[in-house]
Amino acid sequence: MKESEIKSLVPLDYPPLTDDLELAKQHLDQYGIALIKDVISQKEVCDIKQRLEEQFYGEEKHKVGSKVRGDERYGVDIHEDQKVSRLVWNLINKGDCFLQFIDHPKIFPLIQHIIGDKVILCSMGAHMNGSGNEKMPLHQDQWPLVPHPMNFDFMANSMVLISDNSPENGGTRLIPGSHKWPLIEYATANSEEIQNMAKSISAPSGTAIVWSGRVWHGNGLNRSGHIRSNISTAFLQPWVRPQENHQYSIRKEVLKKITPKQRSILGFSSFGTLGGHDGSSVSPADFDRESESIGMLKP
Ligand SMILES: O=C(O)CCC(=O)C(=O)O
Repeated sequence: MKESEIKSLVPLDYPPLTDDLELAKQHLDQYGIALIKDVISQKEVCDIKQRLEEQFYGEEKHKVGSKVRGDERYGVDIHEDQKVSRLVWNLINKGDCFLQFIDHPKIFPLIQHIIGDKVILCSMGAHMNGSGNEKMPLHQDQWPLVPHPMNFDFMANSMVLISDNSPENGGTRLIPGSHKWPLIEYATANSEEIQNMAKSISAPSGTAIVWSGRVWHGNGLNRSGHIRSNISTAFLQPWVRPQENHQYSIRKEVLKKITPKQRSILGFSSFGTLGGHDGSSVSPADFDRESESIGMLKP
């Protein structure tokens, strides 16, 4: 991309916080981003923060899960001691407090506004960025999921802020308006000019950031001395393969707790002729492979 073309890519400011669903939909159209006020109460923020911290140190103790510094995708060598952040994956299995985010009434209609009514969950995880982290490359969430770029939204993401986010603690950096940019290369998006357009958000805990899968964004630098935690719940149009294979990763005791609607969003559902069984597009939420899958038969 020529320098003059990069100059034509102008970022917008962040939209204001709102709790008005219709206004939030307008923000999504205009900015590719909406900031929703108080999607959870401060009591819920406190309880979730405690659960996440236990999980962070539990995964640390048991040497499981994913530890990062942030800049792994640049291919740099990183010593274990420098991996100050954790991605706590698949929160569905890690506490009842997270199940609400599968179909949260203040978030889910906005996801449907971006990608359509029929939606499946891509993954749910906590981005717990430690102080001393580094920047990841700017990216579009839907960019690497298909063999070639597509200029329509088939993915939408939400982040519920469990910490107040600010430039000091590495608030998520997004480029409002970038969902309408022409397709650009990864290297171009990570040029200095475009990196400078991605500013850390300032917003209080309890806020949800909802964004189109085409918005360029990344993490911010946390130098606050404390962990910054945001819960990302990402969704897809149902023809795309999700990041987490919920059909085999969800624990049995958790499956018993979720509603039929949530099961369907987790991928226990069919879409047209896709995702059924035995050639049938009907995939009951309670499908039992032992009794319903047709095996070898004889007359
Ligand atoms: O942690 C953040 O603020 C952003 C994380 C992110 O964009 C990602 O992991 O894809």
